[in-house]
Amino acid sequence: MTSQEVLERAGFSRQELSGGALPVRSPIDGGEIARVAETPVSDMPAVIARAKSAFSAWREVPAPRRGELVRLLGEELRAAKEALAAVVTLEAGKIVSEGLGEVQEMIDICDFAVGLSRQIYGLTVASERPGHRMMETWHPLGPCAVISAFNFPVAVWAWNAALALVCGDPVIWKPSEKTPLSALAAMKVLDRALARFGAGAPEGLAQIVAGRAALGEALVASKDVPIVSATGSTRMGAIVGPKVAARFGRAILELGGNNAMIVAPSADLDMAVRAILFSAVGTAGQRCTSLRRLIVHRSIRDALTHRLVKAYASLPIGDPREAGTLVGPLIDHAALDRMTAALHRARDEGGRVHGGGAATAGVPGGGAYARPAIVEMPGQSSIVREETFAPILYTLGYDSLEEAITLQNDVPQGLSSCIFTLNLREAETFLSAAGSDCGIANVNIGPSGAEIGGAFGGEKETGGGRESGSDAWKGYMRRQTSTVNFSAELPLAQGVRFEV
Ligand code: UN1
Repeated sequence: MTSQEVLERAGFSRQELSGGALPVRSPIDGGEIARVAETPVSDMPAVIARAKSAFSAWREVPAPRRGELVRLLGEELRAAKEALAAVVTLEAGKIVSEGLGEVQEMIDICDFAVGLSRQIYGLTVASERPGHRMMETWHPLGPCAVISAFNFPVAVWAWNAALALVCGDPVIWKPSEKTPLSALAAMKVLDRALARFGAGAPEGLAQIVAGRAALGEALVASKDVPIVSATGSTRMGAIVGPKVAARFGRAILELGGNNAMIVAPSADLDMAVRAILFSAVGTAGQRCTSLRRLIVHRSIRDALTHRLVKAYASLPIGDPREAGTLVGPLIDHAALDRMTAALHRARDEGGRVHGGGAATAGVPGGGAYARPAIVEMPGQSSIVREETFAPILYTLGYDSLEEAITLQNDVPQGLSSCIFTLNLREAETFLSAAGSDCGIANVNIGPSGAEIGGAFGGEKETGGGRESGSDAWKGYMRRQTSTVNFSAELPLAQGVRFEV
């Protein structure tokens, strides 16, 4: 199928694909696949005003009815799964199975949010005063901006949008300027759900703005956008976070990761190798959860490294649309340059590099295809402590579990982590308060590929936000505490007396 056919199957007209000023390139061969219309920054006040007025209506729609819209979205996503996944593959360069997985993640969060729409529970609290009752009610908070990255061009919006819509909040989406087509295609799916939902969904409930950083800046600056959920680099989050805080908005930040796996002597090495391959080279190392550091017990370090170097040598790198490919392209040539620069630094810092460099054999011309690299490092030097969004896996040795956990935690980021061990004491120590300091800590599973049911996010420079499952929905609502007096007295709390 040509790229034109992929885009037409996802519902794009020729006019939509050629009328605008924002060029979109496919990382598969670097070719331009569309020019989409850019939202002028001068439109942003009107976009925000529409969301604000949609909020006044949507907050009064009962939550289970709001859930019905998300149920319809889940249905439409099921019907559009292959068509939308093909756009993700074309525009973000994911292999077919991962593109489909990304849309499945959207479907899963819709299912979750539909259930949530009937489970927005608050507590009742025992009052210290006779004839009084205390309770908590969760109310909609207001428009929610979603600023998403190229590497999960549709799923991260869905995590936020499915929850926000059920919670009563309109959504304004600013996707990465590298992947506007996936976002526009996802909005077409939502439009079909909205059409089926009929009256009751106000205009401006879900909007998209396509373009560069200035659009995001308008959302970050506006007091009428109480929630800003931003996914991307720590550099971006360091700008967004303080700006949102300065106007007392709520930022949900999901920033860089530097995810590690500890491999203990008792580990099932066959399983560990499979987990390492998926999490280190899957999505060409461009997940925020990608495995970047392997902390291996010295007794097995050489043997494991040998197995990995061998496995890396035969990785199928190439066109992500072809069956059998496991490693597709990096998003662009600048990403490949950053990978090469990181490997140079790693060498300077004493690393022994296996692999790396541009892959040229059997790959489409024009794309930035990288050979995944393994780098044996003498210690956790400065390059290892940085996130390079590319398939580089640094290996480090350790002798005691304490040393391994110290290494695991001694980076600025705190997203995901894991341990491979069959030793209960080691596993539980890793999960304990003195163990991993990350938002995600797994046992005998790699650090990437989380299910939607858990809260997703991490600490330190990862930004502290939580999205997706568990009680992350509370981030999209305001909590109201109410005390109701049904007695004929007016006792004060804490026994205070104030008689007039
Ligand atoms: C991201 O890379 O921004 O856990 C999100 C995972 C995916 C989500 C990654 N479910 O790898």
